[in-house]
Amino acid sequence: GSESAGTYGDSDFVVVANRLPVDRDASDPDQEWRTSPGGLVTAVAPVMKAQEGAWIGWTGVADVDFEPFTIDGMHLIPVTLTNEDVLRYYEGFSNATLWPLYHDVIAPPEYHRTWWEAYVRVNERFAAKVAEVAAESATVWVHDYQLQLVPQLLRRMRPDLRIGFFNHIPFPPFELFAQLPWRDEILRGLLGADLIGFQRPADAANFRRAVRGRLGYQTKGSTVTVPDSGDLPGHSVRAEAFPISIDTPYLEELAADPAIIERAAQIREEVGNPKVIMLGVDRMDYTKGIRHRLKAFGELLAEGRLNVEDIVLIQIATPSRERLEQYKIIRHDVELAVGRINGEQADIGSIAVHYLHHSYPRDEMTAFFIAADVMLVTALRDGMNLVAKEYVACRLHDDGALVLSEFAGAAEQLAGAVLVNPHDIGNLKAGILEAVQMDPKTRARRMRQMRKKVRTDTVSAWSKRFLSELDAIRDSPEAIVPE
Ligand code: GDG
Repeated sequence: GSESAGTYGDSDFVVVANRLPVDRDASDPDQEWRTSPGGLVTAVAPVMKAQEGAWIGWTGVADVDFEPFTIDGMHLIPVTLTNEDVLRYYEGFSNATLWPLYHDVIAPPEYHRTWWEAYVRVNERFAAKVAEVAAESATVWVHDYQLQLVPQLLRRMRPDLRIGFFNHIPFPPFELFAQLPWRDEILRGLLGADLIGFQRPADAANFRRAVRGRLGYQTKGSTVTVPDSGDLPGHSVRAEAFPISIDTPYLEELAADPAIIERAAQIREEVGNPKVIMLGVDRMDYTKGIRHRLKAFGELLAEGRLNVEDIVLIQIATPSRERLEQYKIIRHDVELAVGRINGEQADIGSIAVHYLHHSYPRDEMTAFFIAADVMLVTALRDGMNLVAKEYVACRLHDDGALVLSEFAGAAEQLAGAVLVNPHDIGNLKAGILEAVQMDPKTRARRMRQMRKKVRTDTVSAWSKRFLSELDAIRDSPEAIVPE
């Protein structure tokens, strides 16, 4: 629409995500913003910096309006959430409805109409902000399950835009997705995009099956044909897998830093210089299988198959979504299990589980990865799991072993891992023992293979592939929307 061109914004590339890639220390009187951790940020920040685009998202502070600002070369545009939005849209619909539903109902999802209304309202607010800042024919990349209505809302307001959507978490099997009272609205919301990316081919297939089953649209290969509707012309949408990865060159650089290597040696000393250090790094979330991991480790110690003098488990569990009931429960269960294992198996001077419920700077995290002989990633369901890839990237000497859940997207990518079913405690114990006892030659062969994978498939390769496919779709003649 050239008549409204005067009101278009300046940004040719816009990333939209629930959160801006910054955080603020509540206890810091200067209230300085700093770059925040998390899967999405780790993945997209390098891309944003290279593109000089705008990032639209929430600051994490409720009920306060912030002006746009620039940090680390990223132009950030805050969207305001009220306290009620945080309770209903974010903690409610996003994290107590969609998150458990999309992760195989490991915890029971809750369906509340007031939460849905807030989800719609906040998605509209995000879409309106994008429509305001995006230049004519700009590329917009919408991220994750909190914003599934944005593509369609945006297409309606700004048909000139090229819209991509990436889902960071799994897309559930149709029989589970079908529980959602607003399943059709969610599908239509996503189908406003030109390209929808998922972590695994199975997630994309689940989505296309839901589209066929609920909306009756035709799909051919990865392409969905969306017919004309009252107010929108028909178009085609591609739904396919784009497995996310990590900033491998950056992690390799950290892993080669003498100060960080020295810190890794210091950590080993501080935990009593055991023969084997095992490590877990997760957000404190019921999807990550932390309880199952502890159960397996505790039984191996109790049965004398592992000896507390030879081995320690360092479990870093970063605080997450702490006001939600299911997250209070998982924290309680994990802390009970850690206390029980240490109470029964540890001794003065030889702790079995070092449990750390804080977040750490990236340098310190890297030192933990270097110190760990065995990495435990035992998620019950995980879109990808970047931690598994980060551990591999840090093993510059091709040593160390990775125990990896077959229910993490990363399992399809890291063929050298010891794959386990974390629901099967016997299998999990066998996997842990296999990793602990694996001979150095086998470790080296398997790690070399995995390192090759994360060196080729980096996060920048991932975003380049997504964005170039998005470009190609809108440029192909059959995708041009008739006037
Ligand atoms: C979602 C999906 C998907 C964690 N604690 C600290 C810290 N981290 C970093 C890790 C890693 C990231 O946060 C976590 O990413 P994951 O992939 O492991 O898991 P989710 O947070 O659940 O991420 C997931 C991801 O999105 C990307 O698409 O892979 O499946 O669930 O980078 O290292 N970083 C620092 N301190 C910490 O204490 N610095």
